[in-house]
Amino acid sequence: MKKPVRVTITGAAGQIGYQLAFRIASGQMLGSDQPIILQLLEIPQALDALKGVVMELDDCAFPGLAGVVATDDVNEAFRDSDYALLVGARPRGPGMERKDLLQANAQIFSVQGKAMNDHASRDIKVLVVGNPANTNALIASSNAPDIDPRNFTAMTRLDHNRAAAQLAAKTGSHVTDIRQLTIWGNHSATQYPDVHHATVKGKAATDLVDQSWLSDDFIPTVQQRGAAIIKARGASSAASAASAAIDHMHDWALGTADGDWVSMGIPADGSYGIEAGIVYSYPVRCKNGDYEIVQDLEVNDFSRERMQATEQELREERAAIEELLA
Ligand code: NAX
Repeated sequence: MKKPVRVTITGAAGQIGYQLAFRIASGQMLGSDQPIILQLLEIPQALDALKGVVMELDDCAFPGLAGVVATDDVNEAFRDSDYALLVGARPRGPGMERKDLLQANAQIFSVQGKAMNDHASRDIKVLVVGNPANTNALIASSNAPDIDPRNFTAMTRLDHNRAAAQLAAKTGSHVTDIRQLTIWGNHSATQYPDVHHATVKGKAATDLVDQSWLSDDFIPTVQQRGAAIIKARGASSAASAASAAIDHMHDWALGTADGDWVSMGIPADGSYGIEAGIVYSYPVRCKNGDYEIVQDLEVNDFSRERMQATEQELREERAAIEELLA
């Protein structure tokens, strides 16, 4: 039997956390042969609800669940943690400006970054789901100077999966027929879902769909999918977000499929002209617990313009919280 790994979930009593805890404990993230100790963080007001989550985890009798810590102490939640899914975040309240929202979250993520720096494994893999996810990841990383910034990532996998579902529906195929889609940039409405390198059953996607569908239907549908779910469900995406978070961590830890890649928000390094200083979503391949940006993809003017627009938004988000970067 493998040694258990510690997985921290913040916001564990929230709607995404409620999905994540059970799927991770059942082995869907790291494999059923990997025992898990869950370390669940909540704010004090949600500790009763969290107690209920722990009771249900007990009642599942998962063979791979080696322990559960439920706490409102950030240091305890990150102690020796190997994986962290940072889901808990401050939602936008009435009358709150974008800058207020960025700053409120920056406070949360700087505290959590420091706690990881002081208490977590040096190899911790961090996924930020709580919005604004890319900039929250930047803040957490900048407050954890002893942990490699490459270990701090933001979730654009839900956007990636949404794009695959849309392209599959349009081309009458299944999501498993789709390869090499990319989400560039921010997890926001400026993100750029790109099919220029994608294939459907081995054929170039751009030969199967026309430009007007891409510009007027596909791109806005993927960009606005979160809002469409809220309108339909009366609540934001939760099961699909948790599913994407599991996919992100699974592929990062265990590798991407041959002949394919995934999208992850990672520290920009100058690739594709996106200079360092922001967390930007790129196409990546994962192997042996590490990832590499897919290089040398051709970028046409249509794509370049959109990649730069989403970069610009991330630079503006950074400017709004600059003073909180350590
Ligand atoms: P909920 O409001 O259901 O749950 C959030 C939970 O976090 C609450 O239980 C709250 O008590 C807890 N929390 C708040 N501050 C905390 C702190 N400082 N420490 C620990 N826990 C804290 O929201 P939910 O629907 O689960 O969404 C969570 C976050 O995911 C939101 O920021 C949301 O915008 C974001 N999303 C990100 C997505 C992505 O693709 N990156 C997609 C889905 C989702 O919208």
